[in-house]
Amino acid sequence: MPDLELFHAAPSYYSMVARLALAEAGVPTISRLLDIHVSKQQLSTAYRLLNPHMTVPTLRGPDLLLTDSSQILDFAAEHALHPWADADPAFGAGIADAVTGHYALSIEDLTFSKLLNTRPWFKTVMVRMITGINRSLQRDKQRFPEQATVLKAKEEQNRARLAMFRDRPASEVLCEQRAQVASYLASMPPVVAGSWLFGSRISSADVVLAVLVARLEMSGEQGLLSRQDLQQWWQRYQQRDSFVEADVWTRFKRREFVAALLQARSTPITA
Ligand SMILES: N[C@@H](CCC(=O)N[C@@H](CS)C(=O)NCC(=O)O)C(=O)O
Repeated sequence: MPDLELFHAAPSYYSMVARLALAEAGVPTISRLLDIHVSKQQLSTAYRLLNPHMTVPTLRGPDLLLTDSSQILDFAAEHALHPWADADPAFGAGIADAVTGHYALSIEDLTFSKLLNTRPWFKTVMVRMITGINRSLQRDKQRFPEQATVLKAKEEQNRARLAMFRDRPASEVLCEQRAQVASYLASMPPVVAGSWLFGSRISSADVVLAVLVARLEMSGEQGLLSRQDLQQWWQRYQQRDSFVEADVWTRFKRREFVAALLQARSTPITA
């Protein structure tokens, strides 16, 4: 396999999906850490040329550019050293449904509504930050008219974020998100003891569910995982080498967060 670079951020949910998928598949990558929180390297002109959505993760190879975690998940499933359950036609439709259902959830709404619900003062910080980003996107639109479409899309996404977090009570958003996650978890197939979601082999559905449950734990929402079979599945999943290798966060790691920001300063970003 030629050299693949993974542009990602340590605490980022969708970066964790990519990291776990690639670790499960046994696909090695060169880590390119980005700071998406303080210096916001995802908004830089160079990164924008690489990933017009201005998000992490991005996987780049000599003849490859994947700019969304779902594409990286598919890539991992196709290139897995030991075939995943995805390769079994008997499970294809069930796995696809579970993955689609996962991407229909809004992890950002869940994470931030929980944060704002427990720390209401964070709302002012967040509103100031998003408003500042939109000002800088508007300036960039003047400087780089050829990139106006992607810049405008990001601006609109930020306006939707403001409408969600500034204009709606966090408790209401959190309530909705809890209901959606609960219904998603209820839709998972029953897990036979000692197996994974779709039999004896790991699948794309296991990967996204593991990252989702890790985020529930990090947000103090692990109570949503009420099914015993899924709780046992989760205990076993955390023992997997790939889970450790992928550095999937189940709690906020302050020291690692700062270290990753410092490391990101020397990440070469070239389109
Ligand atoms: N659909 C995208 C979503 C990626 C995404 O939203 N990533 C977040 C981090 S978890 C991000 O880059 N946020 C920075 C921003 O929106 O400016 C994917 O699955 O890769």
